[in-house]
Amino acid sequence: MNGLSQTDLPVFNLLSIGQRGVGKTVFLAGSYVELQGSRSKNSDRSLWLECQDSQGKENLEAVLDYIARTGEYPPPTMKITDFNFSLNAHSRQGDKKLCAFRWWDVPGESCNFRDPDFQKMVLNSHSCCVFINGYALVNNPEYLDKFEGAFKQVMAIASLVKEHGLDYGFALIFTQCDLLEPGPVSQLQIEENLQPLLGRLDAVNAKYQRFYSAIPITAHQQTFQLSATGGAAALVWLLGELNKTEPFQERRTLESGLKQSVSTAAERQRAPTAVNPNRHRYLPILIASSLGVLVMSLAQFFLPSAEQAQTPTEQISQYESILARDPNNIDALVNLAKLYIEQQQPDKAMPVLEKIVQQRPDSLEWQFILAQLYENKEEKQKAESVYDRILAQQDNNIEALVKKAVLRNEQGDIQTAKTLFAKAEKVAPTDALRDRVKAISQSVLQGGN
Ligand SMILES: Nc1nc2c(ncn2[C@@H]2O[C@H](COP(=O)(O)OP(=O)(O)OP(=O)(O)O)[C@@H](O)[C@H]2O)c(=O)[nH]1
Ligand SMILES: [Mg+2]
Repeated sequence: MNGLSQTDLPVFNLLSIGQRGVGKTVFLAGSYVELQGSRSKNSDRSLWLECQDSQGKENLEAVLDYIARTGEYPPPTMKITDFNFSLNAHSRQGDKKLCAFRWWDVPGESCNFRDPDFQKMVLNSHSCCVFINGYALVNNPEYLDKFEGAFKQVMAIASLVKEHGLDYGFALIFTQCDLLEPGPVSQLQIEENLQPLLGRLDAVNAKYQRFYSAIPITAHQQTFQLSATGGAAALVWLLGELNKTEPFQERRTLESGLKQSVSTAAERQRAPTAVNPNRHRYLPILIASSLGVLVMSLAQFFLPSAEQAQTPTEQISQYESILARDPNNIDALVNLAKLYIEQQQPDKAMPVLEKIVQQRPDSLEWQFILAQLYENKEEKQKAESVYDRILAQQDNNIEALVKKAVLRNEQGDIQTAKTLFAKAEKVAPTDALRDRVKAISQSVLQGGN
């Protein structure tokens, strides 16, 4: 990559979606501190954030100062606050700015499509952080119901992204993970509890990754500080994905992407060769790509559809009868698997997932879900062979390396477990992730001793 002056920097807008008290503000402050920490570790390559505007800098310092003085987390956010950061890198060749990004710290209740400011943020966004309370997900059986409203927003965006073929990433950030038992079991519990939602994201081919954020406050010589791990990797991933294109092309926001998509479709309709008899019917819809219409298309996901009006049992029998006629219908298989998982019927979900994996061998997410179901059923060998398959496709897949290592360790094959953990550490793209793998490896290997 060429050195860039400040004015050349691509600027990305990151949306955040999360309810009151989930940990959005703490995440922002924690990620800043976490990356700052990796910089001071004197490694050959480190990343850090720099606040670009004085107001944002003041606001961030006020939060960190409050924590240092009181030893308490900051108070709830009262109004939307803007932050402009640059992501900077240090390497042997020197320091450089990689990109800039805008972050809106939003009060929980403003994360709502009816809020005009939030609508603008959604449409101007390039990617999104979705905040999920990891502690509550494991310990509160009602949490998923409470989270459903926020998740519908995610699905609305993800469905539009799919429909219009846009490139838009979702970082799923599990907050407050330091309150969970350390070790892989909590992580697996999070994944298990989230499976119904992941299935829905997979069904629209959403691009997403999971991140486990732990930001406790620790005392340090009469003052207090955030000891953050795991969260900053979410920012690094989203920005890395956005920054991939070289030379830097202008990345589309959700709004410009949708507009481009509808106007291209309109162009196609207008083309003299187009012989679609319905073109006059659709044209006005296609060219009405104003903000209002786009917001309406987001809002339509909140209206109950015919499908939502059906009970899960009715939906299941509907998809079963489709499959009786057309056993390989992938949409029916995906929807049926999701419903079985949501209805806590893993035995029925398993054969459906096996068919999905056969048909979609490239979808790692489905393979992970299947492997997890095998593990839950104590079918460890089958689970391991799924991880082997994933590793044959992607030999650096950290999640598969770690999960296989845990299984090998359970079988007493400690040497292979160690080798797999070592490889996972080696390929971890950030210090935070490496530390996380290390922590898992230590707890698993010690547990085995
Ligand atoms: N132990 C622990 N607690 C956390 C963490 N993140 C957030 N919390 C707790 O969650 C509370 C809310 O965090 P905030 O970051 O203020 O939540 P928010 O999403 O910004 O909430 P609003 O601004 O009210 O919408 C904090 O006061 C902490 O008690 C974490 O990583 N670890
Ligand atoms: Mg806040």
